Amino acid sequence: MKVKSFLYISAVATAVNFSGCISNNSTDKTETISSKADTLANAPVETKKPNSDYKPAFAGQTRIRGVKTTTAYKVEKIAEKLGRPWAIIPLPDGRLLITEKSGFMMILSADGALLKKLTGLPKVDDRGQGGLLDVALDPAFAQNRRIYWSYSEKYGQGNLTAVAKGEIAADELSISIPVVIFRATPELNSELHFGSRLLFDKDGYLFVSVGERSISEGRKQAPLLKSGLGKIYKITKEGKPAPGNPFIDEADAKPEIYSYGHRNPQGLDLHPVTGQLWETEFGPQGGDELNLIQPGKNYGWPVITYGIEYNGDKVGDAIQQKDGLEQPVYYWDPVLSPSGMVFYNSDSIPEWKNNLFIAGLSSMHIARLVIENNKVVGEERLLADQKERIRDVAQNNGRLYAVSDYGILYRISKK
Ligand SMILES: [Ca+2]
Repeated sequence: MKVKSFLYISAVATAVNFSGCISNNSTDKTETISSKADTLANAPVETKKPNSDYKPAFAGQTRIRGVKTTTAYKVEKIAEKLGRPWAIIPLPDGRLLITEKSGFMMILSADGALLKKLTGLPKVDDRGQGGLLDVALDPAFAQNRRIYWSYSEKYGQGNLTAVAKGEIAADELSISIPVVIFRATPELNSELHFGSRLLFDKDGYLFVSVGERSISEGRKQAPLLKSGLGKIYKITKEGKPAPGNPFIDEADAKPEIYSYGHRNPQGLDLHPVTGQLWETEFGPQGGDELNLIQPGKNYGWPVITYGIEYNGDKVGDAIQQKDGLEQPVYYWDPVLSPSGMVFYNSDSIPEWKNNLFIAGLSSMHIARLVIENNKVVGEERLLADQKERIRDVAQNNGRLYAVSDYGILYRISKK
């Protein structure tokens, strides 16, 4: 693998960014930066015509005003030809762990040098959107070297999303003793909408997001508590229901379910301050969503959505709001195609602290969202000049990392 390093200077603070409703002196400007997007009013970053004329449920639910990073930062392409990376997470020592869709993992240095290739994982079904998907470190990884990963697996008469765990061998060339701990049943025959993201909470329980497999048989199961499709789960490290799960004592409900009515959720992270679980999911055309996930809630798919079918038809009864079904905090029309996401929790670029960064596939950029009081108050596009399908984002030591479908690894850091 070749490792290249280019430098792109992408952002500088200029007075231009303060155009519009701000009249200030330099003191005010400092306050503006410290209060994040509050006074950085700009036109929305989205200028394309929406797919539908559906009205948002509340002001600011879509096409929020644009913001622009004023801290100077640099974008470096620190590796390429990484195959088809799907997920990237930092290891405790600062190295990077990357999954590759065809079924192996890589360890790279923080500077993008390929150090190790990890094999020995159970076979994946990497047709379509399937393959080796996300990876998460055991909360005690530094002691036990254990990891958890999700993948699409041929199973029974079809395929499904599975979660396995194993240990990184001492030589870091293989995964020892892989064990499947969870399967999102039933299996269907589909190459689409596997999810999935893995995320440990502060108590050591694992959130797992799973898509509804796209085909009509799966779509109609997204609202059903007896089905494993279109769900977010909360499980133990052994794959059992987490204590206190909302449907743990309910008959005819899968006890591992945490929330339901999801389409294809691929972004999960905990807010650094509130600790709440945030999620992004692929909607239909014009209906990608950002959700604040609460236990036991139904997030509406396929009954309510701001999108339409990709053939132009309406989805269901073409309704966007309904009692008992949760509204997204934010939605994108046209779509973002939100894959991985991460909250930035460093002081390195102060105005980014607690902002959400979302990898966009078809949109080919990273969406930076400024969130205050659980509402989106500003949006910016990063890496848009790269024209790369951004698959996942991670952060470590104040740096953002991103991988693209063409195998490029970016590092974004303070200049
Ligand atoms: Ca929804």
